[in-house]
Amino acid sequence: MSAKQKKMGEEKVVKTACSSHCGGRCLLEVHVRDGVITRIETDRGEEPQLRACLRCRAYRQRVYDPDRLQFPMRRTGERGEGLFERISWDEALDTIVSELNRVRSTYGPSAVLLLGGGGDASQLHTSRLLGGLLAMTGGYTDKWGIQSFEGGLFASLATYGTLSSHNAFDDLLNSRLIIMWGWNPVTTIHETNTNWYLLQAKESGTKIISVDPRYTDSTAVLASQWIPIRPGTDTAVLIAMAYVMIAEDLFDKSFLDTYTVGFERFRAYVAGDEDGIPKTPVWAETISGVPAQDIENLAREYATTKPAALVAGIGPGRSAYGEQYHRAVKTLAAMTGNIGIHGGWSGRSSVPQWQFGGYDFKLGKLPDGGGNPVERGVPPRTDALPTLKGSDSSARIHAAEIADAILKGRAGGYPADIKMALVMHTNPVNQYPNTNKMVQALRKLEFLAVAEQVMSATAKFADIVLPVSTFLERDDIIVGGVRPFYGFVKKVIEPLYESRSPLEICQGLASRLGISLYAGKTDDDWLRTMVAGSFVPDYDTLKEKAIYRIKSAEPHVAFKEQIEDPEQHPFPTPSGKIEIYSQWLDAMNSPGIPPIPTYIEPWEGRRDPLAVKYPLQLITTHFKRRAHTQFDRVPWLRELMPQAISINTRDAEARGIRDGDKVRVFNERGEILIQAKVTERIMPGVVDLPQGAWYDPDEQGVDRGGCANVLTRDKRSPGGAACHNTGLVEVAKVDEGKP
Ligand SMILES: Nc1nc2c(c(=O)[nH]1)N[C@H]1C(S)=C(S)[C@@H](COP(=O)(O)OP(=O)(O)OC[C@H]3O[C@@H](n4cnc5c(=O)[nH]c(N)nc54)[C@H](O)[C@@H]3O)O[C@H]1N2
Ligand SMILES: Nc1nc2c(c(=O)[nH]1)N[C@H]1C(S)=C(S)[C@@H](COP(=O)(O)OP(=O)(O)OC[C@H]3O[C@@H](n4cnc5c(=O)[nH]c(N)nc54)[C@H](O)[C@@H]3O)O[C@H]1N2
Ligand SMILES: [Mo]
Repeated sequence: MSAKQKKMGEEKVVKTACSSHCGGRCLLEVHVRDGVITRIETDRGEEPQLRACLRCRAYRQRVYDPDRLQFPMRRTGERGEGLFERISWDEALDTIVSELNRVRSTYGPSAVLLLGGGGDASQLHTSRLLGGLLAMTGGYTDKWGIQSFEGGLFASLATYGTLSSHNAFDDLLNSRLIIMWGWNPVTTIHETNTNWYLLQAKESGTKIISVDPRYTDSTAVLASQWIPIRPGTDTAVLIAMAYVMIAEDLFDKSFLDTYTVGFERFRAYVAGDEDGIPKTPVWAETISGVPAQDIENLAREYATTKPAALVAGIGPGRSAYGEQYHRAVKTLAAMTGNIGIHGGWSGRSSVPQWQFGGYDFKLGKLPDGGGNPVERGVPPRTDALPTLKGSDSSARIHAAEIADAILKGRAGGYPADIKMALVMHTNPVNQYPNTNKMVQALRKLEFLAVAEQVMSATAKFADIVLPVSTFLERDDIIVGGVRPFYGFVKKVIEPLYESRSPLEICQGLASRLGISLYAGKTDDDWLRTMVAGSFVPDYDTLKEKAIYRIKSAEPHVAFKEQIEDPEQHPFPTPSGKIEIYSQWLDAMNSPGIPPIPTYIEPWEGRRDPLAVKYPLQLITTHFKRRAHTQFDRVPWLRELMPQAISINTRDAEARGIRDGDKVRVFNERGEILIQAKVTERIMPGVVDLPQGAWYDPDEQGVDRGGCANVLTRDKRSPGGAACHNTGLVEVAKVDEGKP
């Protein structure tokens, strides 16, 4: 043994849960020597193991990223230029509090905007802490509209009256047919082990079909059939499937009679009784590009194979009228009697990593300030469902409209004139639609503070930047989504440099704002309170083992009770039944949110007149080697694949583009320069630019990073869905002769 090795401390292996902003909830085994992480492995314990994917196994390079923010900083250059100087924590926090006080006393509390997000999807160290603190000290303007799945959430609340509409993924082992509709779990994970269950299902002979504009990795690995579909046209195909089931008498009448309301109205719409347009497979073919014969076959297969799971991805619903897609999926699930049974699927509301949407977790509550004074006494939005508790206030601004709201304020019809913003756990310049507009908006603010781990596109615009720890440097807990478990996120190493946790940052602000609630309390104190209100019997055992599994005899099935015993278990809707025709939506009287699932022609679809100028539909999918903008800089992961725009061979040839060529992608909102990936794995007329690449504008304002939101439109769907997958662009080969 060499002298050097002798001096080294012993290697410890720490079990912890991860809280990444990705599709999974996994367990990690982190090797630490002398306070330094040397290696990250994953679960080797009890089955089913919760094994991590490539991203968390590479997390070490995020912790020790040479570009991590080390100290609080103050901006010295122009907003966006990225020039900063080091300051102390005291100075940084003092500045934030004095700006907060100044803005509140000059303009009122609604001038303060909080942009929080899912930087790490855990339970303690979240931007909710800062929300609570701002509520306790006068109030702030909040946002609504979850970028991921507001469309699914809306449809679930309207149809079932609840968000808990999600079966556990191991229940797919009970399905005889699985339709992956805009669902690519091989890449997006959508719960740890989902792929493992899908592979087992495939091996046991379950047929798997994929409906997606792209031939995804999931399609390649799992499916026996790929049905390409034009983006934003799913509702038309689903409704035409209903047409086939009705015409061929292949639907479950007794299920509809017992558990649903409004089928007759839907049937009348499908038949074209009012608009004179029968929603036939030929009608849907013209819209979607899916051959009528394929629509007929798919409808017959889904209606006659039982149980069957039509698993709706949330990507197709991140679009104009995305709520209608989710409503149509649920209607077909009801027509085929696949709700509340093993092997069926009732349509989802959310990404499962969150507390809602799947298993009904309990947790002790953190102080939230008893509500936000800015929202007190303010009426709910007229287009909010009564069950959308919390985010229904008309004092809130939709996430997609934040930039516009900052620029136009009350004069533009928004509820507030925003003067300052606090940003935590999110990267809005990169991830909210219409990056160039967001850039303008942030330039207009009087003050912007951003808490970050890295110099993100948004942090570059901040007046004050605060360095934040990673989840390996603090204690926290997670819940398992549809998997019934709680996980403990353990502090594995001391926070690097001067970074602090979100709780510590809130404590620092709280003491300056005269709030003693947070004083002297540790992560442990808060986590104990949360765990005391949960199903976990013992905090210390959870902390030691990193996991507590709630034992269940069988996989969780949403609405099992409602289906088995409808008398005793009504759905929490006005009728007590599954609402194919929704009373709530009828009462809203909004043409963009009709009471029955309806195909509405989207803006910037293939048939929009704008398509003459910008003929390609852009989708912006979730990328294997990133979780949004996170992990993008990890060298091990960068080797995997470059950021590129996927374009079909035919579209590429028509533009003289060859694989690997540099191309311009542009529309009225912006322009990017990026490499082309010419492939048959995307259908003609559609291009895919994976979301989350870092915005990197050159002097002309052309983005060389490949940030998808430079091209997306900042318009929300009527029911609140974000529309990152609705938009038209043109792609052109870059003339190498020109700069
Ligand atoms: N075009 C397009 N845009 C999209 C999407 C799309 O499909 N297409 N998807 C949308 C979806 S589904 C989502 S969920 C959003 C995600 O949007 P964001 O949540 O804004 O994306 P992230 O990259 O996860 O940003 C989180 C930021 O928080 C930082 N961070 C990590 N941990 C912490 C912490 O503990 N504290 C603080 N203060 N910061 C932390 C990370 O460094 C990162 O910069 O993007 C949306 N945007
Ligand atoms: N690796 C990785 N995993 C992730 C994330 C990540 O950033 N990276 N993010 C996590 C988060 S926060 C979320 S919200 C989820 C997102 O999960 P999803 O929203 O399900 O993921 P996407 O890749 O946006 O879309 C899924 C599929 O829908 C297809 N699609 C797009 N538009 C349409 C359409 O109009 N119709 C049809 N039929 N298909 C369409 C895409 O080609 C894609 O294959 O993923 C989670 N998992
Ligand atoms: Mo998301």
